[in-house]
Amino acid sequence: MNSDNRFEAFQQYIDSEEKIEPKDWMPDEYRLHNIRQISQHAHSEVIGMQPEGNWITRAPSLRAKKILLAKIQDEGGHGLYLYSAAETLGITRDELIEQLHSGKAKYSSVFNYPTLNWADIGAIGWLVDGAAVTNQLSLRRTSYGPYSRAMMRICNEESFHQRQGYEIMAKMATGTPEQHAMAQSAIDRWWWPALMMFGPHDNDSPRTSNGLRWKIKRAGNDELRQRFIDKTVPQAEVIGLKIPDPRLRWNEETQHYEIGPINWDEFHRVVRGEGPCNSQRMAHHKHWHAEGAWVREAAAAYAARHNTNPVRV
Ligand code: FAQ
Repeated sequence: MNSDNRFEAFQQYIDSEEKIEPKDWMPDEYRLHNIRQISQHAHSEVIGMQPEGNWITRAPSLRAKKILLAKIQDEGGHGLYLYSAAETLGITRDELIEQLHSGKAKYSSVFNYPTLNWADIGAIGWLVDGAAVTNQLSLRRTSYGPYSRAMMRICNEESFHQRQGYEIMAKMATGTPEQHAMAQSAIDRWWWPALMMFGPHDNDSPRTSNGLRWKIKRAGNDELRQRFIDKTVPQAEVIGLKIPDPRLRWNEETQHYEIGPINWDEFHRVVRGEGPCNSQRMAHHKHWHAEGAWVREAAAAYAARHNTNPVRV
């Protein structure tokens, strides 16, 4: 098969909804696009543990603490599935972490905002996991097999996270006036960053066209953002919280909510590393990665001695 035919056959295979598996031939651009997206997704899951980790020692009850611990552990597990999926594309875990530490690889902008009160833990579950799962439900149908299979497991857990976050918000929003104010403050601060998680508008999104052509992405950024808005606004109404957007309105004709403009300057600033917590998040990751070196060395030594695959740490 000449090279043109290989590209054509590859595209036809994708168009017929077949999954690409690690040992299949794939164009380099497809491989690199997947490494970039899957690894950024993995980094987001792992860095995303930090804002919530901030509240483990201050959870208001034993029940709340157990749920939070389990949720954060889930996020770490999601990172591990995703790193493993990225590794099947011929990149090592060390290289992936190096790309994160050097700033070459991104992670979701939303994790560069601080968690100031307990309601922020509710807002992360409800809005951040809610936005994440809206995207990830579509990614279950992504064309790269290992990524798609990781998404199936992750979505089940993220849906549960979304509900536990909503439960916290519902309790606080219908509690004392002080608790209601904390819940409103949390939605005021997390609403717009959650909308930014979906990425720039489609006409400003350089990766979307290849992402859709290769069925790595199954929907554009704007379509997914709209799905999230349409399901979340009524949920806010039910618990008596106000969406912090004076231009929000229901459009009877399109049967969708319309929102005011998103502050893309803020988005780009945060992605460039100038958000409120970027340097803290990276310093924390680098510090604990270095502290864990002995664990990785011990696992590799154990694997070498027992002639098994290295334990993933
Ligand atoms: N933050 O052309 P596009 C979670 C970058 S998981 C930072 O639209 P694409 C679980 C983008 O990478 C949340 N950077 O790119 C959890 C690209 O830069 P590059 C993470 C962003 O890939 C919950 C450039 O802008 N989910 O939350 C962002 O087609 C609670 C141009 O953008 C995923 O990663 C952003 N928000 O679409 C954990 C899902 N948006 O790479 C703990 C998988 C865009 O060229 C607690 N990823 N950029 O240098 C995706 O679906 C896509 O990669 C998008 C971006 C939709 C994020």
